Amino acid sequence: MSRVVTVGAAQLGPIQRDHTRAEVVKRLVVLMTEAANKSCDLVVFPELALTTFFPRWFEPDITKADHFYETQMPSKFTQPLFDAARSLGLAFCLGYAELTPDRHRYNTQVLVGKNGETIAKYRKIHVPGHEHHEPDRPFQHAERYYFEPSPDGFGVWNAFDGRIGMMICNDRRWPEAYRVMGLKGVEMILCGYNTPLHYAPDPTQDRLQSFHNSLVMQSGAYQNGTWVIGVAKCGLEEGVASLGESAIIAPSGEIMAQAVTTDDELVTHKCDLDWCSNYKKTLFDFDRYRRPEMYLPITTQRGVVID
Ligand code: ING
Repeated sequence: MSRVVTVGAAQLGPIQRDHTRAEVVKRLVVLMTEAANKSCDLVVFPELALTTFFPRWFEPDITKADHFYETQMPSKFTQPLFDAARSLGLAFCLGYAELTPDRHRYNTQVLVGKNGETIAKYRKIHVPGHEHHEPDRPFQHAERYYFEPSPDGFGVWNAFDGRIGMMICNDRRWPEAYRVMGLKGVEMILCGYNTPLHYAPDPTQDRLQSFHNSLVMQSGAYQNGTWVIGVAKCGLEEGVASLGESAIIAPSGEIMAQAVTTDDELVTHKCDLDWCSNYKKTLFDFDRYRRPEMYLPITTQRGVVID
């Protein structure tokens, strides 16, 4: 009996600054209902799925940005998502900004089971962008001001009769992210993202955003024999155009389903977790073929060393 997880990649169109949490949660519940009607087991929402992508503005008094963060999960605003999970028998993965009781700020993703109970929480490890206001940019990408890097590391959890991992946005560009989870036996990686089409440090990359997005997730899937579910918040959000193309990617590296709009759009696919072993037991049999003694610079160095 193969282990099939029917996944809904629940892409979100723009969330504008004045959209309330209640309005956003209503959109999320609509997507969950659509997913349940399509017999999904799991719905994956984007990064920072409850608010506009607020790191595009630099607020010198960071406490004035506190309202973009969740201090509880669930709260009265997000409880409807947990209720919907239970009533629809549908698990979900949600990205949000986390403000802890001791005032640490993380870019966080939570995995909630079909019973509405939290299975796991992941905090973004690779935090891109900049720490200080850069007024010359057409818009800020000040994630390193608003979020601390995770102190927790990558995790892989037992769920849906398989091994489920999580990463967030910029994490998907780093092969180490996939490989650490691959070494923990991951069979499906859930990844939300917000990716502006314009990359101020090097605008020559703008025309390649779609290619780079698919490249990194397809490579990571294939090289680790895992499904990758990439889900965008996209469209024109507060004047900034962001990439859509949410996708469900197989362990072969093939894109099995992909969004075609830059709005709220559910993309579904029946993901057979047993497909992973086709790669994990052959080409990417890590225990047979890897040479970690040759990879030491990967864990002992941060940047380039010319020796
Ligand atoms: N966003 C981006 C990402 O890695 C970025 C950072 C923006 C990269 C624009 C390239 C171009 O997709 C987040 N939120 O990490």
